[in-house]
Amino acid sequence: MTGMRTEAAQRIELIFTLLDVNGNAVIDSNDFDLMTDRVLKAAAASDDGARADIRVAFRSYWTTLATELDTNGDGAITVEEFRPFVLDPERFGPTITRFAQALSALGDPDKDGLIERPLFVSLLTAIGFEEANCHAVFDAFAPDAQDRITVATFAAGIKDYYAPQKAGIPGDLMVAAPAV
Ligand SMILES: [Ca+2]
Ligand SMILES: [Ca+2]
Repeated sequence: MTGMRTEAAQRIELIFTLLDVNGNAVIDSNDFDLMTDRVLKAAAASDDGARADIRVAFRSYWTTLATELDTNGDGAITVEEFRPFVLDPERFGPTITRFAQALSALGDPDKDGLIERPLFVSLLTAIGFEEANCHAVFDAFAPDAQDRITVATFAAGIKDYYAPQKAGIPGDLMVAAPAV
């Protein structure tokens, strides 16, 4: 049984839409450059090492897509070409793990292991998620009394977001239509 849960398919279609930063219905190298710049702007408080890590992680994400999934070799990934990226965690898990670690680390520039809500929301709205949904996801991660979550919680949540068999997870709240 290697099918994808409906919730996972919705999460993946959303991430595809967000990664298509220039809106031409395919993902290509330029989209990743634009996305990296956006996220680095939101991560102004992070040190050079953490900023370099997210650059490498985004570049690795793109290189993996281009080398493994660009079946017709045109330098662009369609949504159909993108789906196996999440359907095959054995094959793509390391890329997703590296990305999850680099992104979650940007949430913790002072390196105390904790992420405050405003930076969490800034990073994820920079990627393109709806602000109200970012707050809902943060709440679902069960923040402490000072409204913080752990870096490990965020990293695990990112990996779950890409997991084809997971449903009923905080990441599903990203897919919800924004409240009016
Ligand atoms: Ca594009
Ligand atoms: Ca911190």
